Amino acid sequence: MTILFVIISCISCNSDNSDDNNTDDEVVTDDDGVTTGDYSGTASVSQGLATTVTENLYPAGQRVAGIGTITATDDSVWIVPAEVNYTDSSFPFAPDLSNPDGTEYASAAEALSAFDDSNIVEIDASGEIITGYIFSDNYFELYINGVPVGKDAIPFTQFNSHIVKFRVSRPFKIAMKLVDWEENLGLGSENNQGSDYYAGDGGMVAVFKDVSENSIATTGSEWKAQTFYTSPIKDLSCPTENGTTRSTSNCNTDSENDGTSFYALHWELPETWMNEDFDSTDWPNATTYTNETIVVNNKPSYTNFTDIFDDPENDAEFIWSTNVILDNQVIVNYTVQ
Ligand SMILES: [Ca+2]
Ligand SMILES: [Ca+2]
Ligand SMILES: [Ca+2]
Ligand SMILES: [Ca+2]
Repeated sequence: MTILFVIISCISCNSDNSDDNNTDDEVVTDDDGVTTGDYSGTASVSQGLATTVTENLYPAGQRVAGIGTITATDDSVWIVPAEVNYTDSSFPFAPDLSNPDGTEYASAAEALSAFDDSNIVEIDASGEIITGYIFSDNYFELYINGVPVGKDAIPFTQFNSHIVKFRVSRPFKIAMKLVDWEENLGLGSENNQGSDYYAGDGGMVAVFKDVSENSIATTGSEWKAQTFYTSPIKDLSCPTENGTTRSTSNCNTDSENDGTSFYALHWELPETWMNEDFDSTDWPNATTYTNETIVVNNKPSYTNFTDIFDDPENDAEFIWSTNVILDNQVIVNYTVQ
């Protein structure tokens, strides 16, 4: 693997007739033969396919939603695409807004009037009831003040959306784990657009309303967002970090015929990321994406609810970290005053 990598590197060097007369960084090779010398960031780096530990969390799904583990060059072990509570029965499933395998409401109003109040999650007994509407590509887990409020019914595809209700006192913190799922575990890719190693994208939009149906929070750049798993990385010299911003804007996202040797970057989640008192003030603000970028116009679980998600008075924007293609596990949060 290492020899092959060096040969490929040299071929590209020789074919480059520029005046790039560099003396090349020292090549650092660890015990697994992964070359990490070009990488200067804070992540743990893995290379190649993860070991599948769960074949498929959701066999009824269109795509296989597996879970894997992979060992990084520093010997740390990571769960990909993310450690989730999908099989934990103490973490409630969010009720359906539109689920092709469950209930598909024709409108938000219909879903709201059909809502079973036994599904209201109580955070504060004396609080007010808040309703949330969520569409996520592909998977979310929602906490309010550290209390699990709802997880996504379909980890990968088809696309679906949810409605949640909870009782809470203001101020309160919305915190979500978001996962852009992958078929090639550890490689951040799926079979799509004619490629076996297509890097799919993420994106999440949410609206929270009070009992009078006034919006009290919509996703936007005032939210915080941080990535914890980024893949595929083809060239370890492309990621950059500036403070807490983990950027891969210099990295190539094109599909390849063979993505098996690509890298992934892993960062440890703070243990208390979901809690009300978790301090994310130094995190980057969320990056917003248009409906066109996320491509939702062909997804009824979104388009049937544009009165909620695209309310001209209070438009909710898709959010993610800085790279909606390469960042695959993202934590977002927002405090409602
Ligand atoms: Ca989903
Ligand atoms: Ca996706
Ligand atoms: Ca919108
Ligand atoms: Ca992705």
